[in-house]
Amino acid sequence: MHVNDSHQFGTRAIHAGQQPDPSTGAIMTPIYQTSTFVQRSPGEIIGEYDYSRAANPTRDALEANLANLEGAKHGLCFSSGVAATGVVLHMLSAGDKVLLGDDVYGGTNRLFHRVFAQLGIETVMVDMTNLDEVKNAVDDRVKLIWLETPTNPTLKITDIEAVSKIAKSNNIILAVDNTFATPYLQNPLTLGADIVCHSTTKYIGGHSDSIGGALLTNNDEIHQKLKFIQLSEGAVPGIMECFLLLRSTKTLHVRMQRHCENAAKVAAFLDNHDGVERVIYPGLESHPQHELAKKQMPGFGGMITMYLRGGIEESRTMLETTKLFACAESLGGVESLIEHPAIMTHASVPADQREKLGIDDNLVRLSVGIEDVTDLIADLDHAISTALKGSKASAS
Ligand code: P1T
Repeated sequence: MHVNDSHQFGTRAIHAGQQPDPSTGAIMTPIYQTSTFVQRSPGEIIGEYDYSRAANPTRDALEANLANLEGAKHGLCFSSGVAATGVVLHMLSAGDKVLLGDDVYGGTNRLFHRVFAQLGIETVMVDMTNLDEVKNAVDDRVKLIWLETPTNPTLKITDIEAVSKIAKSNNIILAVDNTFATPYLQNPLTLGADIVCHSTTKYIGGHSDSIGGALLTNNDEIHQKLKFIQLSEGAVPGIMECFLLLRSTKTLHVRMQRHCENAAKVAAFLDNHDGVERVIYPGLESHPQHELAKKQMPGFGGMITMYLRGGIEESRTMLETTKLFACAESLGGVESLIEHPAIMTHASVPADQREKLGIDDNLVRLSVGIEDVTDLIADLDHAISTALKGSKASAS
């Protein structure tokens, strides 16, 4: 199956990187569940492969598929999203500085501040929606800018093109964690980023059955460095995981369309709900960067963040009451999830940082799945009224 750049996303999602198996004609890429490859004579390999940490045909197909979807020349896959993030950080040296978006996944925050800080890499947190703040934070030691857009969990939107100009003019690598948007809604490389990172655990996998990460780039030199670190550190995905992800990307466009449709309806419902103080969704006109979101993304994704009219107890009851929204960390699966960032995904972020970002006790994050949206809305409605029944918040 030959795909080229003129093919649309859905066609590339299904075919890119994958050919019928030359030996059998199998249309699906085989699971080459092998650690090693026999050599004809020492050093004389039979095909392209010698050892699966270095490369494996199933992983190659996935890396090519994801690279194609992000409009990248090169793709590399890893055992998790944080493993992929760590590989980018390992390109730096002691004494280097990183500008990190102030609102990022808690595990990303922890990796920068508690692991790489010990290796002498300094992290400065910056509100990436404020371009003056970004410019003012740049100095000679800054070698990397790392941002998420939309951010986790407050869904702030950053102008990737504007930040990429600042990065380029200062010779700084710009890496964008595109996990929330997915390549279907945003291609940071075309907006000037140097590296795109994904937790493939989320929308790319889409079925909550694998942990993985990916890095995509158009820059040959960066790719060579990342590939060398991938080989040397070995945080590569299992072969079965690669197969599962190849299967998942075939439906990424269809799933994302439904995630976006459902989330827009759920956000509108919550926005009109008396029990909800505030809804953050990039598709709502009330979102502070709604215009930028419209310009940068053709759809607004499946994540919603809301402030319940109440406190920790009401939030806890809401999370205990939903039946379809499962109370769990993670996001991006076909099934809906609900979580409490302050207690769960962002518990490792220091309390003062959480407070500054508004990651409060009444902040609840929803990953809107692709179930029937009427059922999802009924589930939330029931949980919110149960949570607020008899609470001080509803009495006032
Ligand atoms: O879990 P892992 O595959 O290692 O991915 C880490 C990661 C990276 N980037 C973003 C934007 C993420 O949201 C995550 C993981 N996030 C969750 C588990 C969560 O519930 O937010």
